Order: sequence, then C-alpha cells, then structure tokens
Amino acid sequence: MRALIVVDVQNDFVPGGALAVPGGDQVVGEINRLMRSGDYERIVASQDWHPPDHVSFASQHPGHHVGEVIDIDDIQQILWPDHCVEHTYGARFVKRLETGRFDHVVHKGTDRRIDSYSGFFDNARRRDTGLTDWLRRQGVREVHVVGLATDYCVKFTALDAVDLDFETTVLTAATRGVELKPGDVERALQEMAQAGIHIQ
Ligand code: VGL
Ligand code: ZN
Repeated sequence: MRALIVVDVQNDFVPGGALAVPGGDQVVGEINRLMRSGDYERIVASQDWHPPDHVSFASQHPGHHVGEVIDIDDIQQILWPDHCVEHTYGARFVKRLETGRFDHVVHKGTDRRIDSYSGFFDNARRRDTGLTDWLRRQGVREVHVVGLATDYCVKFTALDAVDLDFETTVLTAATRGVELKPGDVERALQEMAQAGIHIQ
C-alpha cells in the first residue's frame, strides 16, 4: 500500500506568506495532479501549527534575530519569523490545494517548547504525532513525500519515514526549498539519498 505525504502546503510558506518558500505556490498544481492520479491508496497531510508564543519564533527571543541559530535545551534552534500560528490564515492550507482528497491530517509544532520539522516526531524525538501508527494501521509500506520545504520539513519527514522502514521517495517536482544558504536544497537531497531515500 502506497501513501502520499503532503508536507506543510500552507499560506505562510508560499509567496506573500510570513516564511515564503521561493516558488512554493508552484507545487500546488503538481500535488493536485498526483492526488488525482490514482497512484496513491492513502493521502495524508501535515500542517505546521504553532502557538503564538512558539519557541522557534525570533520574536520570543529579544536581542536575537531571524535566521540566527540559538541553543535551547541542547537543541540547535533556527529562529524563524512568526509563522503558521494555529487557527490563523497563515496556517491554513493553500486554497487551490484539493484538501478534500486528504484521508488524514497531522498537526506538528503544537508544543510551544519544541520545534517539529518532521511530520512524525518533534525535533528531540520526544513526542509522536501519531502518523507512524496511522500509516501502519492502514497497511502502508511505501510513502512518497512532497510539499514544503525541501531543506526542512520535507527532509526531516522523509528521513524519519525511511528510518521507520517505509520505502521512501521524494518527488522533487512537487517540492521547493527555503535555501537560507545557497546549496541547502542540493545538500538536503544528497543527505536524503545517502539515507536510502529515492529522489525522483
Ligand atoms: C518549516 C521552518 C519552520 C517547513 C516549518 O515546513 O519546512 N520550516 N517551520
Ligand atoms: Zn514552523
């Protein structure tokens, strides 16, 4: 059984949003096409879903700025602009995305004290979103990962998926990266390939 995992296709991650991924809106048509293709028996989506005082927001750390990396409880945290605040427009799925095709949605980053790039676990791997159990109960063995952003949430979702023994593919035509530093997307793809993820 094969599932499509649609990562964080939300208003704040497309041009005009608080943490816009260049070309982020261009994945929507491609993802709709994949969802209609009949190639996937299950479709799940993740939604970045932060409380207004989330630890990843630079606004919560006076004297520090967006893009800076700080140490919080022994975890390296990149500071982001306020984004995907629960129940706000920025956290909503992009309107053109055919969300009626989703069988299941998981929220991540809901605990103000810790960030969560992966759709499976938080960054300290302390808490689970329930996605692993859901996929296994459905009989899913293989996952294709698409969405935003290639160098953060797509990467960490795919790395956890392969680590959990799902046969994992990232479909690059349906992903875009933040690319804080030039080359981040290319490095992320190499890291994923090295972990045994198929890059297609
Ligand atoms: C993401 C940075 C912060 C992502 C989420 O969806 O890739 N990136 N929160
Ligand atoms: Zn976030």
